[in-house]
Formats: sequence, C-alpha cells, structure tokens
Amino acid sequence: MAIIDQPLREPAASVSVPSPDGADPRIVAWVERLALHATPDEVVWCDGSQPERARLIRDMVDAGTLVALDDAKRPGSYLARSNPEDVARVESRTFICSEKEEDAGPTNNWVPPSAMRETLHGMFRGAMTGRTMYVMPFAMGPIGGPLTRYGVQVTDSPYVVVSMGTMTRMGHAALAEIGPDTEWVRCAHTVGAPLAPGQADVPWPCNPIKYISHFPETREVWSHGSAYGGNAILAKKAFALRIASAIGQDEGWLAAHMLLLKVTNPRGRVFHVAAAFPSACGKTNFAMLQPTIPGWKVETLGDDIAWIAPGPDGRLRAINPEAGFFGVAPGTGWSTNPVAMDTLTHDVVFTNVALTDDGDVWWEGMTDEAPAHLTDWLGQDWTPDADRPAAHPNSRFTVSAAQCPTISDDWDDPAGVPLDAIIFGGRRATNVPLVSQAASWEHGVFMGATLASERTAAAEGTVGELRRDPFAMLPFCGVNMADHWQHWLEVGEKAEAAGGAPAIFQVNWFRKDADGKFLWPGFGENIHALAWMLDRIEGRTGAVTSPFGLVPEDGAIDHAAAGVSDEQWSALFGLDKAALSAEADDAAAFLDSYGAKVPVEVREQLAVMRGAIDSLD
Ligand code: OXD
Ligand code: MN
Repeated sequence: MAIIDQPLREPAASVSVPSPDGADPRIVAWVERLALHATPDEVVWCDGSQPERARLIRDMVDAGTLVALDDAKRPGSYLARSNPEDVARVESRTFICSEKEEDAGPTNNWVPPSAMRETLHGMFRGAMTGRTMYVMPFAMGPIGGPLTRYGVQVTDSPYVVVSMGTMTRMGHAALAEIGPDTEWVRCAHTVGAPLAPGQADVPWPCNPIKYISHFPETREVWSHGSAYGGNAILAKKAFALRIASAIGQDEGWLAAHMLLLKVTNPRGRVFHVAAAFPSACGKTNFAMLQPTIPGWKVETLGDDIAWIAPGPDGRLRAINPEAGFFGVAPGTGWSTNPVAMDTLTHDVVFTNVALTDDGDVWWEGMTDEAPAHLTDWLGQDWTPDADRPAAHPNSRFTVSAAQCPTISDDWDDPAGVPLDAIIFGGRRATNVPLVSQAASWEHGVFMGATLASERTAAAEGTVGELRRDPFAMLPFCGVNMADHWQHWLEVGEKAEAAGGAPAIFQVNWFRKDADGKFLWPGFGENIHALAWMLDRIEGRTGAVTSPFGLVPEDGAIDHAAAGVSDEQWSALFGLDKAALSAEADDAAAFLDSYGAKVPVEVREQLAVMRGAIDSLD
C-alpha cells in the first residue's frame, strides 16, 4: 500500500532547509513542512557517525542532561535523570487513529484521524522554537535486507537522537536506501517545550500534555510531550510494533513483541526461538540465558521485538529489527544476568538509575547489598534505610546489541533466521503450568490470544493486578487485536502448507506456593524447560495432555537438577478445577470484548480447554 502523503494544512510557503545530497525529495518536503510549522531554530540531518554522537553527548553533559560516569569504572557511559513526571510509556495517551474505529479495536484508544491531525497540528505549531530539529533516517533490520523497513524520525531532543543511534541503524546508510519506490514511516517527535528568546533550558524538557499517535493507514507516528523510551524512540514500540503490525497485516508477515534466541543442543543441532513476554517479565534475562545443563548453548539475537515473515521457501524466518537493547535495569545483576552486566561495562546511557559516590551506577538487584550512600534517580541523597528505591523501577539502560557477549553471529544476517519455536509467557502466581506445548498452531494462537500477566512498573496501572495481554501486544498492536489473531492463523496456515510452522509453547516462570514463594528458580535453570521444548520438536521426549496442551511426562525434566523438590514440581503443574473454570470464564469474557471479530478457531480452542477442565477429577 502506498504511503499517502498527508500535508499539514498550512503549505510550506517558503523555507529553506539544507538537506544531504541524494535525499529522497519526499523526505525533504516533509521535513521542510514540519520545520516551517514547528519553527526550530535550526534543522540538522543526522549522519549516524561516532563524531556526531560524541558532539551531542558533550552538549548534553554541558546542559546537565547527562552526567558523565567515571571513565575508568564505566568508560563512555552516562546517566540521564528524567523529569519525574516522564518515566514510562503512557498507554492512556497512546492513540491508534485508523480511519475506522473497528480497525483499532476495543483495546486501543481511538480518535478519528482528522480530529487527531487537527489536535497535533495545534500541538506541533511552534513546538520546537528555540531548539534544533534533528532529522534521523533509520533502518529497522539490517540495511538492504528483504525484511528491513525504513523510517525517518524528526525530534527536538538530542537524548532521543543518541538513543535512536543505538537502537536503530540510523544515518546516511539508511537514507541512501530510501529511493522513490521505498515506503518509509514518518515519525515526528517533539518534547513540546519551546523556548522563548533568552529562556534557560531544563535538563529534561517535556510537556504534561502527551500524545503518542499512530496513523496505521498512512504509516505515521506523531509524538508530543515525552522524551522517555517508547514514547520518544519512535522506531521501537511505535513503528516496529504498532505501525509494523498494520504493515505486516497488509503484506503477510508478523510484527511480534518477542525476543529471539539461537539455541544449540548437545548434539549440535541449532534452533531459533522467539518468545513473547509482557513488559518486564524477565525478557532480557531469558534473551541472555546461561544454561545450567552442560552441552546446551544459548545465544542472543534480540531482546524485545521480532519480525517474522515467510522466507523464499514459505517457511517462517525472523529478524530482530532493532540494533540495541533498551532494558529495564532493576533486577539485572551479577547473579541474575551476568551477560547483561558484561554488556553494560562501557558505552551505555543509563536513565533514572542511582549514582554511586565514585561515579558509577547502581540499581536494586545489581548487588545483594546496596552501597552505603547513593544519589537516587531524583538526584537526592539516598541511604539503604530510605523507604523508597534508589533507582526508578522502570529505569533503563540503552546499549548496542553488538556489545552483548552472547550475541549470535547471525543476528545481523539480512536474511534472518529460520524459526523453530515460539513461546508465550506471563507472570502468573497461579493456574498456568511451568511449561506446556500447544497441540496445534490454532491452539498456540489461542494461548497467545489469552496470555495474561500481573502488571509491572513498565507502564501505568496497579502493580500486581492481572491483565490479559494477548501476544504481549496489548499496548503495542496497531490493528484490532482480533484481526491480529486472524492474521496469525493465516500466516501459520500458509507456513504449514509450505512444509511446517514453528511449534508453539507456553511458559510461566513465576508460579508461587501457598506462602507466596516462587516455585521455580528461573534464570539459567529455565534451560530445563527450553531443552524439553526443543527435544519435543525432535520427538525425543514425552508429554501428557492437560487443559494447557501437552505437559512433560514424569521424568522428562530432571527437576532435582534445577533444585526443585518433587512437591514443588507437582505444584508447578497443579490443576485446581474451580480456579481453572474461573480462568476459562475470564478468558471467555476477554474474548467477548472483541465481539464478532474473534476467529472461530480461537473460540473453538476455548471450548476444548473447557472440556479438558470439566473432565478433571
Ligand atoms: C519495553 C516494554 O520497554 O515492553 O520493552 O515496555
Ligand atoms: Mn518490550
């Protein structure tokens, strides 16, 4: 589908913005119109080079936006402290502005595109006064690859430029790929904090009025008011998930909120695995898993997003469209994720973590004991007896994927990797077993569609509350979620016809006993579940049926080797008939909220699950 060029209502009467040689005239025209409207003092086209990054960082240190960390302890690394009101994605201010409301669906905030354009027109007018507008051409995926897509983001935040430089392939090389026939996604971002002449700037400019607006049909994102993460790094959640889910629906591929792994078993067979977990469910830890079973090797391809598409033979292949990790810092430590800790030893931008007295960073979970004194994420003195965390629970690191010691050598392969398995996981204290295998692709789509998790700090809402988060995409789906399920069914059907779709599994690392203690150790021991899944693909291990599909037969997993007692092991698969019936009712009510659009196959799978629950003793 061609991108419809949507001019702002005031035509660019006269503005002269220098542009790089060879820049596609459509990009130049779009940038000129925006510049005329948002009235920055200057327009700078980013080349994505190291000197450019160094210059921007120097300016941000001078402006107080970044604190340089100790160069011996954390070379090339910086700390940003955001405005305390701008610390997470704002789902309540995230809009899908499709032409038809039913194309956004009941779980997105919908505003008619014409009304949102009107609003944004007002919000962007003069919004960049006193600031520089940066223009960032970028690629999602390896430059030139068949699955790669392109975008251009403008922003008035140098922090966002540096972040985009890490998270995407940004700069000249991407610009050179955008020719007259290339689709590219327009991403317009402003912090919404114009400066009057002589007005002093603040370290983290932002605006209480936030809009993260998506126009799926015209492939545009417009974001106002925030400089934090997914609100501002528009290549990530906004493009690579919300807009990409609309592009994928039109083009026959899947945008998935999934990490990507390469796993080699002791016999040398290589598997590629994509796994969807709602925000802050230990995705980065799983992406950097250090197996505790000898002979298994896990390498990292991506930690957050996968694009899955049929390859030349019709089988599904996947790429990680990003180039960096924007990971949650708290809970990342030497004992829980040494690979991440090794990744973070240099050239990192941290946001909202605590600062140590010797110029390094700290967050809850980095070490068992907190330092005796810190400067917390708000810039205030902090000691371990304080009744507040030193790092914000959604504090982050932004780091190049190439720095990860377990990065797989094919993570940058333009052709992507063949996909063998897909995993859905949530944070569930009860009901959901440690691991199960879907009986079919349709059953797997049902597992994804009814995925639920207890809320974490990555977004607004009450921490701990259970929410359905289908495909871990609830906040990230740019189309009607039920259409997305239908699309998954169709893509799987085609892959099956071409010789086989990936096997689908569900996991839950977070089940608790009656005293609220986790039953499963997680982290490196998760290899036990992963090994069972991949052995299933090879037909090497047994399974028995359950309401959740197929679960390991007795003895298929050496749980004692994971430090799990027999009692804990059976509790990890415990089936409470009444609780499961309530679970099925809840899933049914959730499906009903999508009305007639719910695919019949998904409803059928719920009926199968109910039948299995009813036949429990
Ligand atoms: C993220 C998220 O930041 O899922 O990756 O919220
Ligand atoms: Mn994510």
